Amino acid sequence: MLAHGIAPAKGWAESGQASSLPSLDSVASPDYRIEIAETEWELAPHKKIRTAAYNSRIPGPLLRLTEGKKVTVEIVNHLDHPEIVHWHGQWIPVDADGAMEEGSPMIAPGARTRIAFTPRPSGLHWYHTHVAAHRDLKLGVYSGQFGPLLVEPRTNPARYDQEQFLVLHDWEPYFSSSGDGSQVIQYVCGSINGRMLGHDDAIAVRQGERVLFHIVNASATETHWLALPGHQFDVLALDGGPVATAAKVEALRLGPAERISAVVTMDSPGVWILGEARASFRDAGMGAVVEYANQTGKPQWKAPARLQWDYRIFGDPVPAVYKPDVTVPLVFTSRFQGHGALDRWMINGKSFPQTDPVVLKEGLRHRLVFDNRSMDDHPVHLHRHNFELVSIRGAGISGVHKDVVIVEAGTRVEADLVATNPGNTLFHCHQQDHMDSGFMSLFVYG
Ligand SMILES: [Cu+2]
Repeated sequence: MLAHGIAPAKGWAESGQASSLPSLDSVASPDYRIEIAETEWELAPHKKIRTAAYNSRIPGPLLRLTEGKKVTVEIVNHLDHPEIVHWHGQWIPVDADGAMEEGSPMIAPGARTRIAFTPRPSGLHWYHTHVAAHRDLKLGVYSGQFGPLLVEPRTNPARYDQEQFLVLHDWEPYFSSSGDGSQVIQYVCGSINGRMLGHDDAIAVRQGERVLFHIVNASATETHWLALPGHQFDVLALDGGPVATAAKVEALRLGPAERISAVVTMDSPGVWILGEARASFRDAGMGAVVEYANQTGKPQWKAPARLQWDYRIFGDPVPAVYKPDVTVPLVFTSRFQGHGALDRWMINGKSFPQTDPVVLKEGLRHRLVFDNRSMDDHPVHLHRHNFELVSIRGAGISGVHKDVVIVEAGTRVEADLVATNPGNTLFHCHQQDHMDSGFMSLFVYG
């Protein structure tokens, strides 16, 4: 049984299987259908919310696609505003990518559309709305419009006994004043797979089992730390990309939109909380229960010794040194806009849509220099491509390919982009309030 309300691909029967569709002209049935609609959702018996979601479930259905095998997806928008679905992590054409800033079409209220794409690369990705929210915290990724996407590789060397998908989200956002007077977003509660801690089926495991966890941070703005007391995560892939060195860690850090695939060997029998390592988030609901066979009792929590994260431990033991063809400086700054206002965000001194497009040359290696001169961490994301991390705070790294990287406050990260997917490409901070406030730029091929 798959816990947590995430159906395997065959579960589409319950959620709008494509074969039951009315025929759309003479076009063949799509492989999948996503219905976007307002939904009442029970995070816990005492906590019901209304939000826009995919196929009336949170998270949206697990899409399990095969690398290189073309799929068609029908998307129906039942909301009263235009929507768009972004295929995060996929190297696909602009018309399918789902970012209006690149030129992908939006879906009008009440309209349906079809997209087709050939999934690549393999690994754990996700799909989500790309609509701006600004001050309307019912829109964008503040809503329930997100779901996990697993692209199966043609051959899969990973060895495991069961797979579990964990999708993290924060709910009931509100504006709050930070110490310096500008506004920040906070949340009343959080969930894993759409349920608050203690309100979902436990993840049932047996001693000695290897469980492959596929984790997506679908929060609009929060970075999360996850731990399972008494266990370690053997990290195999970041943002779907296999890492050069599989390394074991006690706690996982995921910025908004980051994904981790990690195996846990179940070697510490008991009933445990797999949860946000920080009590404030765990108490607000971000956790799940892991229950060994023949074990009973109240789920136990024990804090990890420390929360630390270093992408470099997953890199090549001796970092490769690449020579870039082009260097692209990207300086991140913010401007205080007054008490009660969201800060304005800038890349190289300009806010989107005034930001200067970055012109990529096909086939060349571009060194992106993320220079964060602000006091916030930023999970920056590049559409339709990934990049290889080459330095973090001046220390070399190679062998870690990602499409989101957290650039910590006051630090610099460098990443190489080999430009091989022509077309408009959006680059932005994945923190919804930052991208809505100008932290975006278009990369174009020239
Ligand atoms: Cu940001």
